[in-house]
Amino acid sequence: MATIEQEGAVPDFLRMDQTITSDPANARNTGDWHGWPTKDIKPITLTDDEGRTVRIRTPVMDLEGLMTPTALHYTVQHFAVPPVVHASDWKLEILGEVKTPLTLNFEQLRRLPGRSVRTVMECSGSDATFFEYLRGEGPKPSRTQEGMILSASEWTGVPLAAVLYEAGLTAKSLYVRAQGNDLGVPATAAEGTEPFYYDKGLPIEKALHPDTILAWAQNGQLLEHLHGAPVRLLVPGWSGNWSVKWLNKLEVTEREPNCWYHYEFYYYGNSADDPNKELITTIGVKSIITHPNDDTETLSPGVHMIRGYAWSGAGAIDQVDVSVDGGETWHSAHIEQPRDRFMWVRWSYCWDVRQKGKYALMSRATDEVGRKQSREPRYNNMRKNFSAIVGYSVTVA
Ligand SMILES: Nc1nc2c(c(=O)[nH]1)N[C@H]1C(S)=C(S)[C@@H](COP(=O)(O)O)O[C@H]1N2
Ligand SMILES: [Mo]
Repeated sequence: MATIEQEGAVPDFLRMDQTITSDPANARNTGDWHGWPTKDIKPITLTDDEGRTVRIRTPVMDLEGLMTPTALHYTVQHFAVPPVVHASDWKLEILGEVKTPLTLNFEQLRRLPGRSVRTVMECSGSDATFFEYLRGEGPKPSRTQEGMILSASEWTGVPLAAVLYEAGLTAKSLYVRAQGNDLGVPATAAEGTEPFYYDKGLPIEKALHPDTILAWAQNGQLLEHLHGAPVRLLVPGWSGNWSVKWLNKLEVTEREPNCWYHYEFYYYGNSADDPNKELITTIGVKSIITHPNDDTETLSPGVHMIRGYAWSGAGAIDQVDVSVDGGETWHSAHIEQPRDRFMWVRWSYCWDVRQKGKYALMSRATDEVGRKQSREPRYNNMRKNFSAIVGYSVTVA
């Protein structure tokens, strides 16, 4: 039987992680949106010669909530978009270091126990131009104008583990090479490189993680072609490039497969021939401010909400701090529910500002494994996985 909260007690779910000073008269109007479809949010797109959309950048700064509508979810592929394969013609080969090599069709795959995962997906190239900006070598990038290679969806499929157990693992099953149906030669590959299918070799621990799935649906609908239909791999917590689209083959190997995109593209290192190259896997701990969202805002003295998203590939977000003085002092922001393991969280900070002047706003995320977003990016030759703090300056006048 439901019980009524003790009189006067505020239930936990209504509690803010911060004190709200009330001055609603000064609260900033959130725009001229009144529910009538006048504010049509469009993705930033690029089309091919035949007018088909081949590239989407997400207008993260204009969105609300946790799910990116599928039509606004970013897309990245290195080679030309492969021809459409219908679900009824699709086959997945599972071979290599397994007890019984298998071929599954779409219907057979869907007989395995299903699973849905809500996760943020971030491309390793996201925010890359901030590396130059923070070194004073380039202009400040605009996440508002350029959109972002960052989105979040609910994906539905079956755990990769279910398919691997079906084929049977052995002591030599240490990597799973996932191959897509898109064939090409990378623009930066050595002269004479033969065309190959996009592939990535996932270590067995990550392959067997229950949330690593073979997905055929996104946000409640069958996958769209640009997102890897009929079936893609989805590797939550790891950089987007692991989530191989247009999946057609799983090859189980004992040694780490020699995939071109491992040590020629998605790696940490100081140069192309750095002997200590490191594969990029887990995404950083990161927060962004979505409101205000550029350096040109002028606010009146009073109460303003600073808002944004925070996420980490290594664990749930535990803490978000906000600074209004360029990182000198930090204040705890309110983290909104839910806080799913692989999802981003929304956060907000109620800023009561009376003094006119210029303010440098920043946000800083901390995850449950203790990683803290840093001011200094991890510079690397390929400019991958930017996750450092970037803020906005606003004028109060
Ligand atoms: N087959 C294939 N899968 C791929 C890629 C690709 O080029 N080919 N690009 C990867 C990269 S770099 C990213 S960031 C994600 C993007 O997935 P999305 O287009 O559904 O957002 O797909 C990954 N999977
Ligand atoms: Mo990517």
